[in-house]
Amino acid sequence: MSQVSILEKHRKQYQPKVPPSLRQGIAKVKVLEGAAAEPAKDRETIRKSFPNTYGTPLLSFQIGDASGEAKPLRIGVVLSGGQAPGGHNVIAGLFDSVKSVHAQSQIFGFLGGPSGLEKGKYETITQEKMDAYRNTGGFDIIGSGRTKLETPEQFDRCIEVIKSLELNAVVIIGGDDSNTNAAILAEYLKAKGLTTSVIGVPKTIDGDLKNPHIPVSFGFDTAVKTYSELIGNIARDAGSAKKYWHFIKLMGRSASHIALEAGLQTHANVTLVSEEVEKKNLSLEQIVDDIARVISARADAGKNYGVVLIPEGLIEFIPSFKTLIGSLNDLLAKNEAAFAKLETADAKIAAMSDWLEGALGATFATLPKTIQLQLLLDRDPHGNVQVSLIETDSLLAELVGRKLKGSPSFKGKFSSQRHFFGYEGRAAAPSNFDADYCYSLGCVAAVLVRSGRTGYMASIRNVSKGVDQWAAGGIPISMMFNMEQRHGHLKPVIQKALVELEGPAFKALVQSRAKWEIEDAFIYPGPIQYFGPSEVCDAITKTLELEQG
Ligand code: FBP
Repeated sequence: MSQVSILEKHRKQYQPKVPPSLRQGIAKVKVLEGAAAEPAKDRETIRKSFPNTYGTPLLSFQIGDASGEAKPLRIGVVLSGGQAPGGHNVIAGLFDSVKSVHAQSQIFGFLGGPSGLEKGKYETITQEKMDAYRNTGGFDIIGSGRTKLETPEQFDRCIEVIKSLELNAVVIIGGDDSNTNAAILAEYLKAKGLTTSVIGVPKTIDGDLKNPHIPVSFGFDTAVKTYSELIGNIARDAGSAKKYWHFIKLMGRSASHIALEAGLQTHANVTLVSEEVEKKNLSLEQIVDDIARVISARADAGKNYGVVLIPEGLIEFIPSFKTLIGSLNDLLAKNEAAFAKLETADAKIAAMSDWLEGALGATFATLPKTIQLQLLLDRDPHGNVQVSLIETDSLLAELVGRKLKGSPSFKGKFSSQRHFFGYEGRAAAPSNFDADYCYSLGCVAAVLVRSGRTGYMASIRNVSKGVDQWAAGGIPISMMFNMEQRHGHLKPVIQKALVELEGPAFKALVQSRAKWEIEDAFIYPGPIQYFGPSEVCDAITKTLELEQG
């Protein structure tokens, strides 16, 4: 990395803030054991699946003497899944902590995600390399990937690598699925008599890995602030030119936390929330009608412009589409060979239209051809539709346009622009919040490794308050499990945290949305600030403020 921007040069000097218990280095962290932690439900089934790692205690930290000798630690680290701002700082926190315990400690970065661990592809993180990536966005220090580590054969290959590198621990930085698999790997290693720890770190811009012990996953803060800046800019543009409706799709595979937060930050005219759509059993037509209603009302007030926010996962939450997508998944799996032989788009659509039965075929037929094709694209490694590839923004803009055209009462003008914000925010330079939170999570992971824990997730609570009140500790991953159907089997998994319709963040939207629909009440958040007053630089998200404040 020879050249860096001026901002990056200055940003590298930023020293992340850490909670009080970590301020004297990890050799001065005393680990306190709390009550044995168990999941909220399905306890017996989960206990049986995790006989060696079930029921371990909740851990909290305080300043004191760490037990154990100061020997070198050898830790492998994996960045798993989609990028999230701050991943480099997790590695930096881990790196600095283990080096402070013993200069001979080493961090091995597995390349390209979990497959690097399985195939033994790694790079030793040197001081020079680490320094080049401090407080930067992206996962490019070692790369990321979406390989799922879940079968005994894969775990056995990991064991070979773990043994050859004599690892004390593997730290897996990932979302709900990656952390689920981290816990399974921890159990597997223990069952095989290995003392190697497996520690998870909560990552995902989607914000859906959260619970009472994990207030937020890292990356959400920076990503959503980046999108909110862009949405604010678009709202200003819309209000200046007064001629476009902007349909903006926002990342978040399932949960609508990003769209909701961006709506709260910018006061967009319409913010769709997938969880509400599902709860109210809304059809695509009803969603279109509702957007058209807002556009008409604004047109009556002389405003032929506005902003609509659409969560990326919306389509899977519309009940009729959920069923359609489920059938498409089954049919694509069942007819894999036949489907692969079809060469043209028309042939693929025709074949699927034949295979789909009754009402499902009719729903499929109502969709524009581009969307039909997007629904037939390859699934991700978890068997999910890649919602980032489905242009819901275009779908809604087109259907709303058709609706308004056919409406005699609509007297305004409708012209739309479509956007998708996702990749723009996933590798952004971490905000102060994410820089501090991630570095601290890396230190927490180091403490958990040093104290010989396995199957734990690094946790920091009280993050809606100043860093002086942050509380660090470790949470047994198995306590976050519940049993879910996955690919026809009941499996223990970490439950995704969807937007709670009774929660304060959604209620705040409901309370104001009628006003934001009609009035120009836009807020323009502007870019993330890294230097300046703490009120600006250390601001937290509305969601965190409302949920935890
Ligand atoms: P993670 O859950 O792995 O953090 O990734 C989330 C995400 O950014 C989603 O918001 C999005 O749907 C998906 O990744 C896109 O995946 P890809 O990086 O494979 O295009």
